[in-house]
Amino acid sequence: GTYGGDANGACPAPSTMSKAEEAKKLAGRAAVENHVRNNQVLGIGSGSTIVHAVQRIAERVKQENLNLVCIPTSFQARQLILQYGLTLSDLDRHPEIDLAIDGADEVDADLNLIKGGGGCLTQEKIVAGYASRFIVIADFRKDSKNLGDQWHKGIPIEVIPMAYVPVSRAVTQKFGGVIELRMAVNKAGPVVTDNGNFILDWKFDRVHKWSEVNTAIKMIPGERETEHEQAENGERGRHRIPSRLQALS
Ligand code: ABF
Repeated sequence: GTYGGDANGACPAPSTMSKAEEAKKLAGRAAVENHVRNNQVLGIGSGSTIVHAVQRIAERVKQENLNLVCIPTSFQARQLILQYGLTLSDLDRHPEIDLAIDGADEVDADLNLIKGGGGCLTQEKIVAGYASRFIVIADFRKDSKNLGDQWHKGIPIEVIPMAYVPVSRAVTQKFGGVIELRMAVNKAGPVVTDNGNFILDWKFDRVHKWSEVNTAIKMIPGERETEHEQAENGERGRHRIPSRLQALS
């Protein structure tokens, strides 16, 4: 996704906001409204939807004098936390997170997620993994029956650079489909993640048992992380929002 938002101008006025942006805003704010409480350690996800959640967190911190600590999942999230004057911390000081909030690229009927379209997958998965609760904010555009219906760019897999060719081969030999090394916009070279790794986008050509795929991919030497995950004990569409917009959180 495209990452945006700024601390000063906030987001565009509702009248000029696109439907997508409006949906992200409603979903992001609803997640914060319903799940953030005083004295929590929060994991802050990446992407453009999380910007709206962070804005709402910052408002609530001021209005309600909340005492919150924020652990970023990317350089972008770190910058957001700083821009909005929130308390920045890390897993060294706060290895236990109460609530991680993050976006997603797609959510299927079983709450399997494609994440990492924006390239921040490994830290997102680590932070979510050490959180007692994980809230995914996804607007109606991300809602699908089968993974791949909405997000057509494949499942992102972060790899150690020296291993990108054998990892690509291992994934396609086992599960089919096509893999592309994600390139920088100017095509001058590969996208390099916050962790100095590359990203493979795996375009799969059939429906899989995603938990099996996830486990198998994680066993491939050189693979760092893939952001297919399954939200556990998730409830979808809990917060019904007017004007046909729905937050899955
Ligand atoms: C992240 O946010 C990623 O894992 C996912 O790729 C992205 C969604 O971005 P957006 O909110 O811009 O759609 O957490």
